[in-house]
Amino acid sequence: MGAEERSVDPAIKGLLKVSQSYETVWDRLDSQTPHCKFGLQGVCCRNCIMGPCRISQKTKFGVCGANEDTIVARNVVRAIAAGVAAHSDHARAVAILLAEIASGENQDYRIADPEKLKAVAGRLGLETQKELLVLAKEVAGVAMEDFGRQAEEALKFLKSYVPPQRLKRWQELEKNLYKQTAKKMGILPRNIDREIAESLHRTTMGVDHDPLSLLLQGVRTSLADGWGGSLMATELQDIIFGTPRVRAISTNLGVLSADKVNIVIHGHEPILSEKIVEMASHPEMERLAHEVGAEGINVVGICCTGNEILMRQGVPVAGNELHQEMAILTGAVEAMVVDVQCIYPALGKLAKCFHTKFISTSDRAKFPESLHIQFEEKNADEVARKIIETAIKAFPLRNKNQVNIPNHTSEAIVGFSNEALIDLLGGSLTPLIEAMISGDIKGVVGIVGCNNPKVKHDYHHTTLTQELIKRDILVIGTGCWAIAAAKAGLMRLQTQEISGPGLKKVCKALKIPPVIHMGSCVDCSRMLNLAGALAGYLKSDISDLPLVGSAPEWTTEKAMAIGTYFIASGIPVHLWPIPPVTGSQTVVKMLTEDINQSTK
Ligand code: SF4
Ligand code: MSK
Repeated sequence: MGAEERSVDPAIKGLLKVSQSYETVWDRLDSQTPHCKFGLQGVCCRNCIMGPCRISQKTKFGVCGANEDTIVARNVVRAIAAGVAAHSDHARAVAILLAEIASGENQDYRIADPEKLKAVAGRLGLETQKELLVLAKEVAGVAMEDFGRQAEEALKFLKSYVPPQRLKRWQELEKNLYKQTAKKMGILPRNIDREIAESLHRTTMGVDHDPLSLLLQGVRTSLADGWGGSLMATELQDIIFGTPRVRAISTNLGVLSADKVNIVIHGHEPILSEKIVEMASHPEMERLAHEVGAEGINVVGICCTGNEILMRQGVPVAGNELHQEMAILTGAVEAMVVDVQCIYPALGKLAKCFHTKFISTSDRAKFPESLHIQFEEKNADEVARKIIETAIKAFPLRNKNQVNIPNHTSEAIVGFSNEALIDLLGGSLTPLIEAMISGDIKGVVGIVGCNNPKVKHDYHHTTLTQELIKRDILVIGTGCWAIAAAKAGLMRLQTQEISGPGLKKVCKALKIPPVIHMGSCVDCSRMLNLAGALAGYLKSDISDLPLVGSAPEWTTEKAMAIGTYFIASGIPVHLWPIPPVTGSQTVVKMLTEDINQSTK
């Protein structure tokens, strides 16, 4: 596969052409192709040591007797549970940090948005006329209880945020399923950790073998993410780091500097990236950078931690998932600093070909050939300083002959939290609803998810987006899609000109692009919340609204969880590549018809 077939991004195509001697994700994909068809269809099982087993025309049952329906459904549930675990562990870290701030145990962070704290507390039904730190402690307490409560009741966050019609729909569904099947099958998540644990329990050898029962547990677990962990992460991060406001940023590899110390932050949790951004602007750090001959320090992001600091601090973003190796290939990165999720282990080996320090920081994520600098929230300032000093020391080792920064950047308008959006709309959702009722906006599509080298990089993200806005469909989204759209220039006001006439009229009046950046992967909860607010305004259910979700280049198990909670919340979802479910027609039907139908 040549550079032209690998990506639509001119920065990537150019770099790949001159960096052919370095192995990248596309080369490794080539060497893995063709992929195992049992894996692609989801019909392999290695959940016990009598196996691994795989189902084919010849062998219709695993050693234990499990058929393709059980095996495919189990694999789906395990993937969802893993995705939910990632988002929710992220949320847990933020909840713990909020509790530490509230108790005074952590002095390195503070509450940046007291208004958001009061709004979240009010939503959770707490009395808000209290001293801020007392309120913060109570909010953190509610969040932590949602990880540990043993009662059968649904998550407090879910009950406080989901529109009443949707909650009722799920409660009725639970009752009807019990009536119809005489089997107890729950949908409402009770405790985030419990749903993940129960999913793993049910999918071990010899437990749950009924594909419907399994998939409903997958739905329940995904809801513990969408209306639980992810939502909690977004809300609590807004409290600690500030609710995003609309701003302009630069994107793509051209944001790297030829003259400054380049620090690329990659991963997901703003707890680390916010601190690096803050510390990098400290005069002492600037002074040290000048001492080694640099003109300063340039912090940029990649993937979702990039989205977090872009939304709140206006930090430029160097790219999405498939840019992580490309950034190192520019030869201009002093440090690639990572925390958790979506970080290729290949980075360690690649960084060794350059002067780049590949710095891992999380106790949950260690890498071959990385330099590990342990991040401690309670000592965040000091650790951030150490990381930046390490990057500064690498600057004199930069080999100017190896430097090749693509001359490509794009501007984008970002920072659309729901609060910012409602402000732009003049304080209420009325103008958006009126535009939808009049037909100026025919619907809203939320696009999310990753890059996948099996798909031409950013091609589906950008093509789908353009085709939708041409048809008067407002596009909102998060994650690596949002970075793709920003790089392609689709988040500029000029994009109004390629929109359909109705959408163009609305966006011109509001002075917004027709393609809206709502944040990182956990911020898919902002879209759910927006859908909930629209439904609440109209006193209807989310499923009554013209909303669709898509993850057209998805990679991670997290995207599987997101897709499932969108469907369960009443929003139809498109996924590409096809998930590994085609080995069971029963599971395909349940996912594409039955669950869709019953959650409508
Ligand atoms: Fe094979 Fe059953 Fe064991 Fe899976 S659980 S590996 S199908 S014997
Ligand atoms: S970073 S989960 S590759 S969107 Fe959230 Fe991108 Fe997907 Fe990671």
